[in-house]
Amino acid sequence: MRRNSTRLRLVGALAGALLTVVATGPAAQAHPDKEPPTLGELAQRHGRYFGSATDNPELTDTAYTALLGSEFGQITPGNGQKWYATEPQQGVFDFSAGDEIVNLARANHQKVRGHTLVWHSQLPDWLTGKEWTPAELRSVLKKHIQTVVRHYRGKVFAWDVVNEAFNEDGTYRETIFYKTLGPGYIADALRWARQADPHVKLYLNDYNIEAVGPKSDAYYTLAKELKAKRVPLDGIGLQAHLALQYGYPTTLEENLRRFARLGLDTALTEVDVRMLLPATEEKLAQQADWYRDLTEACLAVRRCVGITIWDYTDKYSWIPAFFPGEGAALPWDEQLVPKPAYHAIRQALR
Ligand code: 9MR
Repeated sequence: MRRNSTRLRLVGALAGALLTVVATGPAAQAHPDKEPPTLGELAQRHGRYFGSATDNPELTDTAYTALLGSEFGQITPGNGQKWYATEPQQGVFDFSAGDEIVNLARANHQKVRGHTLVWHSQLPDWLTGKEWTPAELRSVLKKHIQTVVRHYRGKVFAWDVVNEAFNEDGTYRETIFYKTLGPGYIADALRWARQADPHVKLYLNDYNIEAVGPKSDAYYTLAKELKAKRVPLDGIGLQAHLALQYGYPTTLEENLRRFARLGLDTALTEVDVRMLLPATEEKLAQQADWYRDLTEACLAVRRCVGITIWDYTDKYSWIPAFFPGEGAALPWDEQLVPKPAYHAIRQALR
């Protein structure tokens, strides 16, 4: 992580400096440039990462990128590696959006999670606008996966190979891939990704699988089957798009543990905690508790390897556009000022 004097961790830093001066007197000023550790550094002390998603249009905002580059140990491209972006025409690959983010992260010594290879959403029109035979679609899918994985070999440490494969009740989502190829497309996708990069961690990723329940059970059962068949699967990504009005997933830690017992890593991959607006002090305090609790749950389970928030500031959150009347979901507000949630995460990581 780049040490950047322009970064905006003002509230925490100022409070910390003030406390130090009050507690120890002027002698503490002997090291005026000693900054408090970042979330990324705190997580690293536990052998975990703490990261943020980001998206290409935001990278012109220099106050934003200063914090993005300094506070976090890991980055996920929010859109830049999706199929519509990477293969806009059949067989024509474009890595410019993904590369921009991966290169920035590498310059800042940040790890990158690849997101995502196989998903029913944000597909290019050439793919969705046609009836494919199973043989055709298999070859299209294999080529897509292997070309993208090869391009990022050695540059991303993990891939969300298949994203959001199940419905809420644990049945398979009827995607173009499922309907044309059957459930075996998941094992195939994992095997093709492994051929293209023998070292990258291969994940299945989904939302609403934080608690034990029908949807996370479906992943548990599938993961067990895949493991038994020696299909390469390294981890399960729990997106953790939480909402105050739906309650905290109290079985999160138990859920992380059962995947660990299968020999799998887990990660909280897209965390945000939205609320019905307006945000009140009370709601922000509850949100902070949730961020603290989910951070502690990950730290409690050795195989939970890290946490990624789905961007870090409310300025660039996806929530208001998708859930009108909801928002304030991230640990920094729209002015890039840390919220109670930020301090709660620090506490959990200390
Ligand atoms: O953050 C992404 C947003 O910019 C896109 O408009 C949206 C389109 O569906 O996808 C968002 O990211 C999604 C992620 O790729 C998969 N899990 C759900 C995320 C929020 O929709």
